[in-house]
Amino acid sequence: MVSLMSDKPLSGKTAVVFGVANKRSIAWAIAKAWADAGANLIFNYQGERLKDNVEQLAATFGDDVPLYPCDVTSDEELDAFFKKVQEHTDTVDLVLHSVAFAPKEALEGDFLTTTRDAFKTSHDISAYSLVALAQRAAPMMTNGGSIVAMSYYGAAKVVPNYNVMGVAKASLEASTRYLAYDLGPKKIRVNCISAGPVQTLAARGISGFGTMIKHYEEHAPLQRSCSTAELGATGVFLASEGAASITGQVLYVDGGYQIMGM
Ligand code: NAD
Ligand code: IMJ
Repeated sequence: MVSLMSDKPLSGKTAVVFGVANKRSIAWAIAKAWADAGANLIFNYQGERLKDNVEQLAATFGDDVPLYPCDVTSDEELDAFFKKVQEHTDTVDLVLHSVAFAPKEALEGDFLTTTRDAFKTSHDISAYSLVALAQRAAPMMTNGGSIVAMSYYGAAKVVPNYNVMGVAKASLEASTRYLAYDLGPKKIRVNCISAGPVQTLAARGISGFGTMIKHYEEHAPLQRSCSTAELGATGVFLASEGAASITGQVLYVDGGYQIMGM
């Protein structure tokens, strides 16, 4: 019998974590929670600019936590990253996708003015990259496993200024369902966490972020958005046996905001 409750529900598991930029990153919160639950981690970093940050953070788990560069727009870098992963382990159990980007100009003003280029870039980095990761991780997930991606309510409803990112998140959520169907027979589950607004690099500089947090305090059933620690705990749940029959889902971790009609 596999126990559903344990101090270290992820002990012996190997996790690949994409999307740590700094200590505020949602990926860092989920990485910490996975490590606390007993998982061994392997990190990407987007480019030399972020290497030091990720190196320092990863070092909190020990001297030899692997990290390798990978920009998700490059098939060559993705292949090289997973080749490095294979030098550390034969099997991967968990994958975190916590990556998104759209050109700044596309995240203000009218969605109507979205350029072909901004549409392509945002979908490539924020949605296709999940497919690209799954292609390379799945052959190593020989004991089954769990793939978790981060989404936002702007995928389902119009959130002013989220614009093309909302369309890319809709693609990410649909990709999650199709991947869940393809990978189900291999006992690989694929889910999204749809987080309420949290103050990270990707949220900084958005005009009206404070107003948005206040909006959640006024309208969400729990009268707030979510903390990164709570996202970490949900990440552990989705990675664990407790979620063994959950796949293709979008789990809202947003103080209940998403259930409201007014
Ligand atoms: P963050 O800026 O810390 O993380 C975004 C990450 O994307 C960074 O680590 C960055 O390096 C990475 N990235 C961007 N382009 C890349 C590329 N070409 N190749 C590889 N990596 C690339 O911000 P965050 O808020 O932690 O965002 C993480 C995820 O959470 C994103 O998918 C975001 O859409 C989602 N999310 C954020 C919020 C929020 O309010 N902050 C809410 C819901 C969902
Ligand atoms: C981002 C833009 C507009 C509205 C927004 C957000 N709302 C929220 C976010 C309402 C919650 C944060 N979020 C959920 C994201 O997914 C952010 C993605 C993002 C952020 C930036 C900022 C810097 C940049 N490009 C970006 N690309 C994606 O140049």
